[in-house]
Amino acid sequence: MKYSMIGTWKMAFDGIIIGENILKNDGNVKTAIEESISHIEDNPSFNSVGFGSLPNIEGELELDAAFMDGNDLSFGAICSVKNIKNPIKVAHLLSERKRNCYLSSHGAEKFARLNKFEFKNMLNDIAIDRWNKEIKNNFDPDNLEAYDGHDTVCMIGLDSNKNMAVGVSTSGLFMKQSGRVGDSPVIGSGFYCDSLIGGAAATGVGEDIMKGCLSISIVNRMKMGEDVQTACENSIKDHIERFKNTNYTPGTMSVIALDKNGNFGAATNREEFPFVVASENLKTKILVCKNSNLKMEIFEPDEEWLKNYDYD
Ligand code: SD4
Repeated sequence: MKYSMIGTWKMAFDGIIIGENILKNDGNVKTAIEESISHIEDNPSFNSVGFGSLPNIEGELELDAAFMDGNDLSFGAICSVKNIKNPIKVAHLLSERKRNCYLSSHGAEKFARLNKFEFKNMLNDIAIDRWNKEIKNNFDPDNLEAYDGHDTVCMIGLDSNKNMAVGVSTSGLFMKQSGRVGDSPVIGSGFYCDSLIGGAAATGVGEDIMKGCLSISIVNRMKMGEDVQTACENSIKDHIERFKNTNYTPGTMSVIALDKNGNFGAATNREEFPFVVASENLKTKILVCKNSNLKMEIFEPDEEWLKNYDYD
């Protein structure tokens, strides 16, 4: 395939249309990923990414993002940043550095300011209302779950010159503790990409995704010869099964992957996980990964399914 792109959740659709346009015209995958994710970050109707996303327990928005270039394995990441309009752009620029490429909080904000990235108040009324409602509930910080099935945006792409890249952006788990960082900006867990093999990315409960380093696990499986769909399924399955004889029930986790030839895969331990794909042979479309006892079926949702799907 000349080019290919995959993204998590239904919300990836609008972003991937932008990326597909770039890739179709022989554009670079890094531009495609940055533009696609920035578009999602800017859209306040998506609840868990960028502007108007999910506040932490103190009612503040702390965002995480990462970017990886599959050609030389360089990556950039930022975590717990406030009021940076497009965290993905900062992560992309950081990926061009050899050292100091993963920055947190004030250091990341300082870097963004010095490099003239745009700042804005990322909290909007919808996010504040959501927080106000939740703070009245008696919730258990040890049992935080991913937010009603719509979270982190992850995108992986392949361009016509066989370059691959991955990007992720999130506000992390709703009502997380201030300073808490999930898997999304953590290389190997939330994302990984090697243009010689393929890329993978994860969304869901970061603490549990990190325990299995799911993204590198998928890429390694592909390296050992598993096809992309099998690699996704086996990674999730093995990881979930690891908890069988423990007293711990892991939270929800979903993964996407793209191999170096542009074939895609997905897996989840949720009931259903929507994602978006586009390629030379496939116009941008939403697909759903359905899990029955950790066996995955991928189907194209009909109008009825889309009408009933109330989330990002
Ligand atoms: C985190 N993995 O911060 C992110 C949140 C997410 O679906 O993707 N939820 O743990």
